[in-house]
Amino acid sequence: MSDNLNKTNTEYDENQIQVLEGLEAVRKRPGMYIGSTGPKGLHHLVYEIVDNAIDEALAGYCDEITVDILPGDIISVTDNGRGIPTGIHPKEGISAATVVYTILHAGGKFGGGGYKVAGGLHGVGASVVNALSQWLELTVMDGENVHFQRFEKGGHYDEPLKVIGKTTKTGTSVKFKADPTIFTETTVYDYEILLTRLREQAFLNAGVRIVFSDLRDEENTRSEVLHYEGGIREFVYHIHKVKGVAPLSDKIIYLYGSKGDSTAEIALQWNDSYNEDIRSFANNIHTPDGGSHENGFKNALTKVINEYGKKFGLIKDNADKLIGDDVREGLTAIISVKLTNCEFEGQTKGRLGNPEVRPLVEDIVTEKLMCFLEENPEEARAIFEKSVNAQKAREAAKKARETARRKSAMDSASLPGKLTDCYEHDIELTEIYIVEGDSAGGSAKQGRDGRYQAILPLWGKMLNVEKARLEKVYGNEKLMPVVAALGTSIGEDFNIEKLRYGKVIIMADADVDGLHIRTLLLTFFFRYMRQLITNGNVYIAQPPLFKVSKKKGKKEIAKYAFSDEERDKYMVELSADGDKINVQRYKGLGEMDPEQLWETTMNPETRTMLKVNIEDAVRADEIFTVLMGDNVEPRKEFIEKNARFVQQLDI
Ligand code: 1YM
Repeated sequence: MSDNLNKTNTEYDENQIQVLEGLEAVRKRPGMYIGSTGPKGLHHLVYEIVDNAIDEALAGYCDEITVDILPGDIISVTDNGRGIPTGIHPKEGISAATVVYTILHAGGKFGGGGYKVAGGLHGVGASVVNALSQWLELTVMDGENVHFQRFEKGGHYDEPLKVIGKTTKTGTSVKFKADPTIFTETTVYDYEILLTRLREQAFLNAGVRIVFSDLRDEENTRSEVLHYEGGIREFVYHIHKVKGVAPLSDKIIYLYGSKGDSTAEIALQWNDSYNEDIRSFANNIHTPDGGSHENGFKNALTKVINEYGKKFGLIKDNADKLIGDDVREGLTAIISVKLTNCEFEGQTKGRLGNPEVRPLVEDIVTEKLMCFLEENPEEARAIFEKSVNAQKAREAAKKARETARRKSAMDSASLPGKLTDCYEHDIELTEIYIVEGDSAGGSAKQGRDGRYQAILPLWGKMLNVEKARLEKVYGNEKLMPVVAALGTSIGEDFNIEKLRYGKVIIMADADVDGLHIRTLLLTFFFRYMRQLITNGNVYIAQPPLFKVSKKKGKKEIAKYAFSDEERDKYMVELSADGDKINVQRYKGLGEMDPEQLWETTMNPETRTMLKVNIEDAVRADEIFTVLMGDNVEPRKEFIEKNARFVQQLDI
């Protein structure tokens, strides 16, 4: 802190101490400000800075944002807006720009007029990024002067913001290196993750141009211009293209409305798949758990389609009435609301609270969607027919379910034959390992702790859940044993109270087949047992990739490595005495003997597991659609582009 204490004004000194204490608090508990210090938190730093530039674009002063990943995983973000104000802040006695970068929650407080609509997970700003950076450089151009300030080790600075040159341009530029002493796991950015989020922001803020480049490897640079005049309409188009599904009609329906300072816009289109994909946002922040905007939308949608049916004599009595699931089958929709004051609810703040948003969205959809249907009879007919088909399928599924129930296949009294159950019943203690392959299943059975670990090996052909509706899931030989073993049933019948194990652990090889099975199971849970995921019951086991060992007399010393880096580290460690070492690469779980499997992957004391969250599941769902869909091109493209898709699923 001493760097900042050589100033003359005592009031100023006190300010500085307070400032650094504020930033120090961020460094002590980074998780509170950015969620985690893992890859998610690391990427979050970029979003925080970009969000400020997007705010400037939304205020109408900036139309281009450049984001670069530079060698050494340095991030550079530049906009051509007004530039952060550089004048002396009346209260703090230092430049406003310095205040923005050194005082917690300073952003927007003295911007005056308008409201901030961009915003990260916790609404924290530039000062948090500064606090968590090894160094950060801020450059502001105000059309006359170039101002510059450098911060080090979490916000410390020797010199105030100062003029370093002349310019006729305006804008703000920020360069920073995440602090590796905070982000101990990694400070390496994933291009695809940043691309996905930047693209999403470009869709949500029509007209903003984001130029994103990865310049880390001179020989392999990548660059993408993200600029969508059509906004969320293009988002829907993009989702359908990536998934490789065919839209029901060429038209993407767009609904917009406002009340006071609040606005809502919705883009929607149906496709030939059976899945709904509704993504909602409030002030550009994703709300994966829905909330008032999503409820308003769903409610009005069901109402409008039914009213349309009645009006045109397609629905004659109440028995023909369509329910929400019917009208949303094969629907992709983006809902984006912008409000002066968002209230986020739920444990992960993933749900929009504001009750006034529900009638706002409801009214827009009711009025404008009905207009669309009346003006576009061909489209209206296709949508209605699709809903009626879904309704028929639902009724068929109900029959199938009843038959299945009669056969008591769903009943936990008839547990699947391949299940090796545990003895305990307390779900605080119990876990089930869902294991791909019989040989791995064998090792798992022998290696497990039978008191509280159950093993279910999977077998049989994979079902293409993307193409199938629920009724097929009920007959599927791969998934039914999972449903029966978990005890919860699925879909409408799902009941978390009946869950038989507290942890549901997917254990599959780290190869393509393993990824398939992981993706299948996650997608299945996401679609038919979503609460398992939101409740935090689903895990992915992490078997080691290598065994590094050496002989010491008759004894073997072995270390298990979960990455190439770890393998290299152990190779150095074990060969320190000049001993000959042996490196074995595990191609499959089946290669491990029961003790090894227990020690490395199943022993609660020593194992590492990944807890699956809803975002992982959304991602699995997308990957699944591409992998399983009919469309060969996107699948090929996906596989080529995502050779590293193990990581995609794991983040
Ligand atoms: C690369 C990141 O931060 N751009 C940016 C930030 C601000 C402004 C313009 C700005 C805002 C306002 C007035 C206002 C910020 N200013 C402040 C504060 N890009 C990036 N571009 N003039 C300029 O909100 O009224 C916080 S962010 F508080 F100083 F006004």
